[in-house]
Amino acid sequence: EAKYEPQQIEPKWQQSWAEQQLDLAPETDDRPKFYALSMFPYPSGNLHMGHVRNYTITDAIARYKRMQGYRVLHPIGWDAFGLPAENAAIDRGTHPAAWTYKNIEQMRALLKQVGLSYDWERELATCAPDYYHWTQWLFLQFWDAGLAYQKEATVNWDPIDHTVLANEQVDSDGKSWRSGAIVEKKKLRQWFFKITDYAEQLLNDLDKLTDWPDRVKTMQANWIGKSVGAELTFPVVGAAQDIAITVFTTRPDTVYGVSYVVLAPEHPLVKDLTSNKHQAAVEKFIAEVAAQSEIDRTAEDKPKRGMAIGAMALNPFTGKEIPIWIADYVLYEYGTGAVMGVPAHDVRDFAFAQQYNLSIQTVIVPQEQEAQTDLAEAYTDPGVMVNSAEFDGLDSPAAKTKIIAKAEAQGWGKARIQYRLRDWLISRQRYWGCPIPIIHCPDCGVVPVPAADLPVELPENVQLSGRGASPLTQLEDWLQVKCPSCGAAARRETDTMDTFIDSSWYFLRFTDAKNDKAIFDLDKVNDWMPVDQYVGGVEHAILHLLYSRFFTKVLRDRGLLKFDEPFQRLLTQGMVQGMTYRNAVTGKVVPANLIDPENLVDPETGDRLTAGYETMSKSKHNGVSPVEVIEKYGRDTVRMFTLFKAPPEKDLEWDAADVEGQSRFLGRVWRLVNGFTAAGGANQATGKPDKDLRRAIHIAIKEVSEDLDGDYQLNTAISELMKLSNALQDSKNTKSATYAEGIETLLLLMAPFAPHIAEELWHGLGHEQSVHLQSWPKLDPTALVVSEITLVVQVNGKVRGNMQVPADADRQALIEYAKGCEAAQRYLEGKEIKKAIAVPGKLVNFVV
Ligand code: ANZ
Ligand code: ZN
Repeated sequence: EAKYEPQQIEPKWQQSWAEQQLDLAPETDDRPKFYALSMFPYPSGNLHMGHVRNYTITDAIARYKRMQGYRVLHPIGWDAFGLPAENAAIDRGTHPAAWTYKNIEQMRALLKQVGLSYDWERELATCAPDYYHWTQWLFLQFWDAGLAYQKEATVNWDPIDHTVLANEQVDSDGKSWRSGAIVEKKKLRQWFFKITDYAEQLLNDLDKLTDWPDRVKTMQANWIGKSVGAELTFPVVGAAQDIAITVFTTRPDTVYGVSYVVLAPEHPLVKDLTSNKHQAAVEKFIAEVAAQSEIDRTAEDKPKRGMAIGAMALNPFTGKEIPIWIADYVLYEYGTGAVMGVPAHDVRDFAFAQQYNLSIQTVIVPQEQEAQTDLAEAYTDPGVMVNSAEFDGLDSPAAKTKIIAKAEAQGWGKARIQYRLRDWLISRQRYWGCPIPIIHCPDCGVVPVPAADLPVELPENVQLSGRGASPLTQLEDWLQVKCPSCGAAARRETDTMDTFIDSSWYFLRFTDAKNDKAIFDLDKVNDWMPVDQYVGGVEHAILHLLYSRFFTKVLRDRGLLKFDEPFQRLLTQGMVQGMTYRNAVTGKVVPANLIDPENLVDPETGDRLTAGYETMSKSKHNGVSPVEVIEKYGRDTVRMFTLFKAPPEKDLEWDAADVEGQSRFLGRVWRLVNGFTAAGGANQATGKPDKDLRRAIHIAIKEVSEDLDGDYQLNTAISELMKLSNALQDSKNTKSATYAEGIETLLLLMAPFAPHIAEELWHGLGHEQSVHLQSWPKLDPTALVVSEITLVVQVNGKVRGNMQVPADADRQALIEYAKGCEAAQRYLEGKEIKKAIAVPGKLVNFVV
């Protein structure tokens, strides 16, 4: 009998599937559709375990859905523009395109090894002109819709990579997500997409996403950051003209407790209002604040700094004059860039007032009581209004509405909703990205490139000398064009687009990836979309997923799409973790291959080592190479292990012993099925049916299906496969038709998880057609019924006998059966039954 040698069978079947074109997405037919998608990779050239896990999860789902009778779209492509290609190219003296395409070749070959059922005919790369042609076309759509605009903006400037970063690309400690440099502030003319127009929809429609993890929805909601409040106006005292400071507040109910008004240092009024005496100090302060990161400026635990500028404002509600200050904790970009300071009820204002000896006036108390005079901390909860004129005694939430009404009536302000979300800064001063299809004409100004002239090709003849300005700014041949509108000599836009734009619509293109006349056929995109199951890392919870939702809504409003959410169901898979060794003293990682597992000490210093699971990464030297594991154990074992070791959304600890375990399990299945085949297979299945085995088979069908239909508990689905395999192994009845059914069912249920071995063994049984073209096994509910149970009969709590009874007998019936039991009758004879207690499925007890 042949040994289980995955390397002998796996490449063979992969080739056969490719020849049969098993995985191509069919054109529309009357089957329901299913679109399964993993977040497409950046082509770094290297395939890591995190990729393998993500793609295997989606693949198992796609294969299951095919067997269930869906027509399935399961594509893959490359998120191929971006800085790493440019930087790598600079370091190695190659061209970003060459580097990128070489990596794509490598990764494609690796992916093909894993046995993923992709429709390779739809493969796309965002850096290819036939893709970015349509990225540019989309830019024009946004332009037409008034959603693309230019503005001078203070931007996050990465001084190492010489580029602008989106807020999302700045870490919480104010460093660039990529280069790690401290991000600086710089004023530049930039392109934006007006995502703020969609803030309310993006927030509200989160409710439609019932099959998304709550965690992701919360992160998006926080990112959008809706605040409901008011704009209130504080006139400047003694100003020549009517100058007033407008603040944004979420707490108009605290307006009687305002001690000061505070402007962001960048606020344009600061210049006009600063008195001569304060001039020098204010200028110095503004320069200092400009150097701080936004995070530092707003952190609750950092000391706040500020100063009065020598002017006063009037609180229209109290008629009192209050000083005007500037402070670092007020941001120019948020709200109106000005705040009313209410130390008694705001944590930051409280700290600020204490530090600078500003008055603290309580206007809300927990219950109806006298206002405290010396607060220990700000009181930020709702409560009862005090010291607030006609609003005294009201609940503060009610007072909020009334105060806004008064402000509107008096012309002192109005209700306002504010979102934390800002417009999306999409321009990058980089080469390796999609050119923005715009021409700057001295006469006409900004002119979009006509759609017929697309794509604006990214010129290839560039020299990337080092990190710095984009080479596009020096390519005169390319830069100089005629204005499409008036024909005058004009210049091309040299900025390229943020790569998050490329990935905000790739899932649409897969529905019609080869279309060279249009971005996609409308029927096709509306047939396949939305994506039924999207699988990817939680690190994309905000940016990629929010931008994709935004694009979808814009294109819906342009009449291109008939749905408003792109991803029906989202699964964020956990990380793959590897055993990581660290020096217990210094915390430094020590690569596993330098360590003697019997003696956990740092070979360099002799210090003790700690061992623990951490997310696999190059820098931690704790990764496991998918290629090596495949070479050692085969694709099916790697797939089974990654699916079995943890539920998809949880972190997975890589454990060589468990990989072995899966390999052994597949070996057992191999021997089990081959043993059956050798003994004659289904042809010799002449024996009588086996009820218990049949129940085990159908329990497996039920459980595996439920695991796959529900929350994709792929790990427990595999446990069910193991149970069925054990039941078959334990069966004495190997000649029964039931046993034959069991063997076939096991292979069918295994096919989505371990597609190669399932196929090989399936053919071994004599089938001509691929196991992956078979229908998912049908559950026979009657097979699940346990027909008889053993009923224990007791008299006064003592066991007196037992008997076989129908499993579905009710309490009364059980008592009747028990009375008829021979042993019971002996003990009951001549006695009066006082009570009979039946425990269904177990026993009947007679009290006499
Ligand atoms: C007075 C007040 C009293 C406030 C009180 C809070 C509590 P969210 O919820 O995040 O929108 N604020 C407004 N604009 C600001 C800016 N540009 N920089 C820094 N802080 C700003 O926060 C809104 C609150 O943050 C506003 O409500 C304002 O302080 C402050 F007991 O106004 B509040
Ligand atoms: Zn012109």
